[in-house]
Amino acid sequence: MKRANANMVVLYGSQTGTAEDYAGRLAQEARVYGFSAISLDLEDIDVNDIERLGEIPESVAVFCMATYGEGDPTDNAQAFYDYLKDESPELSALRYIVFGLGNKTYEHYNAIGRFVDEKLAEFGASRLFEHGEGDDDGNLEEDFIAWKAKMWPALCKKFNKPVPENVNLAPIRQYKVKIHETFAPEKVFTGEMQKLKAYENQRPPFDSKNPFLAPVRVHRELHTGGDRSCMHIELDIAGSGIKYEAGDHVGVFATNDPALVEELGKLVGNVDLDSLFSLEAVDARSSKKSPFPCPCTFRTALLHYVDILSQPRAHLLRELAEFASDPKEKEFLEKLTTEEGKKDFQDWIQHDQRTILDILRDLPSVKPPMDLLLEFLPRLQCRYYSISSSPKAHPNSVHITAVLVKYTTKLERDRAGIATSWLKLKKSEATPDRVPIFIRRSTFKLPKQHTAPIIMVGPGTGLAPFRGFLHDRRVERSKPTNASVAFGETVLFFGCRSRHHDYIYETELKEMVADSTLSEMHVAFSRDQNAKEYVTHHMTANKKRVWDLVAKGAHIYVCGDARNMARNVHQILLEAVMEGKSCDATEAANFIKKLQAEGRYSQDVWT
Ligand code: FAD
Ligand code: 2AM
Repeated sequence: MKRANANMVVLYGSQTGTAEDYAGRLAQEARVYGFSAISLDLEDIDVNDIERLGEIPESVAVFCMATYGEGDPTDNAQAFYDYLKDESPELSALRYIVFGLGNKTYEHYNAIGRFVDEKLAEFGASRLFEHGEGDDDGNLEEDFIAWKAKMWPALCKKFNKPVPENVNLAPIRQYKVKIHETFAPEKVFTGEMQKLKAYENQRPPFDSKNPFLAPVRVHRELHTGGDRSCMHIELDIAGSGIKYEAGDHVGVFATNDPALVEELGKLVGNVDLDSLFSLEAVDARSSKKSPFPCPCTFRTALLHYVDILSQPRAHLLRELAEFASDPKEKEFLEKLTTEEGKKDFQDWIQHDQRTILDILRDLPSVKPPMDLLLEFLPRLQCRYYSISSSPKAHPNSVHITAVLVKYTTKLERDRAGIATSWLKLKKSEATPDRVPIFIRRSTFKLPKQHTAPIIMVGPGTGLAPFRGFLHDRRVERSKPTNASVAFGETVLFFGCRSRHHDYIYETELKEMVADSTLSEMHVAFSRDQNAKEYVTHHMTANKKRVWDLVAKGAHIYVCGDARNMARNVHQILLEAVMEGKSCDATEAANFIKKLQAEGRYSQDVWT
């Protein structure tokens, strides 16, 4: 900051690039309000330097913090999170503001923004403006705009600066494009996450920046009927040095559909997808020099680095309007980003699930430069899968159980999930296809004591980690050293639509019951009869049993749909505790909180 002559730093914890984009925008807007700001990736700083921010007169640190998964920090904010969690820094010289990005679908809404805001205050730092929160299940962009519209004037007042009037805060480009006529081929990225040629020269250790290309050894269909598909995929990790435990997640880097990439190139018009280019930060002081590995071709960037099927955010629409040659289309796009166009935005973008492809198809006069799209589209994320194997049974492979995402949008357009449709095409032939993967540790783990009972609730692909748990328990039970151990009851609640179509791993589960690895299995078929039958119904019918096991020290695990199932299961647990303990809802809720804190009630859920 001293070198850059900056008095404001905007630090971001970002996973898909949204918090990063917001941080960049705040840093740019700062100039308008009389501050000199730089934006920095939290991963690129020495967290201890935060204690020294007071050395810069009239300085302020703004934190744009995304919450990821189950109230977790983003990967790039992990060290900062640990610093606040485990250390007790003296931060009385720090002045700060926090904006959190979250999603209300999840229980731990905006947990990280709140955590950072509270911890900084606890360590003596001065909060200059109340922390803001954006909800990605609603309209994140709007929340952000509304918050910063109040934040900037308040901040100016704090520093006795004049508050500028009628400012135009339209986002400004943070990267500029450079087209390369030629470039040494060995210096061109072809889809690597960070290190050039990392896929040609595979070197451990493997992680999210350096994924392992795992050969596909088994690829089979688990559904036995119906029109959906669920894949069982076994990925070979022999010789990679990769270690995992049952309950961990595997991250998969997929590629966008080449036909859609080709179409996007045509829709933009006049672009050679094989041109070589780089996106370079306009502000040379910014820690991020390019949004993704460059130089590469437009095709590589579209295939590997950006999500071309996400719903564009309002600020991209505003940019697109600049490139509409038809005044009506321009006006329409501009309106979508205004207050009075809110309803149109909800209908036309959110309800109709329009992607950038749909927008360019439906507004043919809009011809944005490709580099603009590449800057504004979110970064293509790895997809996580709950590993469905145990290393005790399969030390050399990681198993995935994934349902193919395929649906028709409100516009009657067929759409396929990026990762699952890509995985669907993988082959396990003599020269097998390879999948870039890494392991992410989770806290979803079997109890250390084999004697502890376990209750597993996992409808659909929520069964995945429990297959790993069962394989694990089966191996442990067969060990001579465990011959005298009385293994705790192992109870599974599984649910699917139909006994005949999607009862995945049926044979294996029945074998687990036959050899007593599973002591009880309750299966709910939701669509085999008129009335829906869910795992929750089976749990309700077995409330007393559930309570007895909990009272005996059982660990409860819930995996699968975060939206309804996990919440409904939680409610039934609450009832089971109320009835079992003869207590009121508050006491039962506290009891369940205690179970969570002790690691005896864990969720592995996704939307
Ligand atoms: P995407 O391209 O990401 O598309 C999915 C999006 O499409 C949805 O978010 C939704 O917006 C939209 N969509 C999907 N269906 C419809 C519909 N019917 N109507 C309208 N819109 C729709 N998945 C598994 O199958 N097995 C697992 O074991 C598993 N484990 C997971 C563990 C964790 C920790 C997490 C976070 C997720 C897990 N998932 C699992 C989900 C997985 O990561 C992917 O999200 C999923 O496979 C879809 O990825 P995709 O790229 O194919 O779809
Ligand atoms: P449905 O699709 O017929 O409604 C796996 O997705 C299984 O979970 C399906 O049988 C699905 O039923 C069921 N399911 C849907 N919502 C649920 C909920 N709230 N609780 C438990 N199971 C649910």
